[in-house]
Amino acid sequence: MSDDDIARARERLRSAARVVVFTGAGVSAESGVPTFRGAGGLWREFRAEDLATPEAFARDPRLVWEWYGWRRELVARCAPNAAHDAIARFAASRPGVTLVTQNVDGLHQRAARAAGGNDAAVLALHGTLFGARCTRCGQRAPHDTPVDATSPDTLPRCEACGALLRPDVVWFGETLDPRVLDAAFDAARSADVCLVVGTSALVQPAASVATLAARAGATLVEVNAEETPLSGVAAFALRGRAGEIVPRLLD
Ligand code: BV8
Ligand code: ZN
Repeated sequence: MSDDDIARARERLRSAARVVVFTGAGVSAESGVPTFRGAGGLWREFRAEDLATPEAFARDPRLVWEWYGWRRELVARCAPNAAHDAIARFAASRPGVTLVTQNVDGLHQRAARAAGGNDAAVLALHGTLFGARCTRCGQRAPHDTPVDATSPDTLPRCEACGALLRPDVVWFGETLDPRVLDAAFDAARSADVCLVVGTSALVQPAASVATLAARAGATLVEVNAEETPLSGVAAFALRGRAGEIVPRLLD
């Protein structure tokens, strides 16, 4: 990755009318949030894919809530990093920028608020750690209070119908909110440039945001510490840490 690559990618991003920024866990790594496939991707002996499923919740809701409680407390101690902030400033500084994230940590939304941007405009494909919805009536509500997961009887309950609440995230095997997914795909299809930051691009349908954009003729700019399935289709595959490279691309 040369300075010239950065300069040319930067020019592409600045001259583009419509930009989609698509992020994964790698954009939050420098904030201290464990990624899924990185070293921190394990909680105790469990893989994320084992706990982030409706089957795991049905089997042991206490264990799954304990995991989400642990992630909430961890994320609550983290702050947006230079990559989140540069993306937020870029989105707040001009029209035509759509931010699509797989992350449920809320750090993009916090950076958007700090940059005077619109945090509600962040398309969070997989939901949020800081929300819950009822397993019976489906009522959704912000939920960021500490979770008492000591026993099934202490788990959070729905104010409306008393049924068990679950984290307001999309689990493996569950479909995404079609309004959010369609908005992301529409932005991808009409993008001039798609900036992909910190994703292994292995989880579907999220990863299709980048391939749809490329197929529609967008220039793909990838920032990742490692090679990914997208590196081969990227016009600029910038290898390194998001916190260092993204501000150089967008500020
Ligand atoms: C669905 C919320 C209908 C919960 C998450 C087609 C083919 C194969 C499989 C499927 C398919 N279609 C559907 C599936 C099944 C499945 C799937 O994709 N499985 C994968 C594992 C193969 N998809 C689903 O189940 C989806 N639902 O499709 O419903 C259906 C159902 C069944 C069958 C057919 C259709 C729902 C998926 C959503 C699951 N929920 N999260 C929670 O968080 O608890 S997914 C979760 O994992 C994240 O949100 C994210 O999407 C993914 C992790 O990926 P990344 O974010 O990219 O993180 P990762 O650790 O992998 O990579 C980090 C990257 O950053 C690395 O590349 C690293 O190099 C880089 N990096 C690290 N540090 C830095 C850095 N880069 C730059 N700077 C740094 N400092
Ligand atoms: Zn309810």
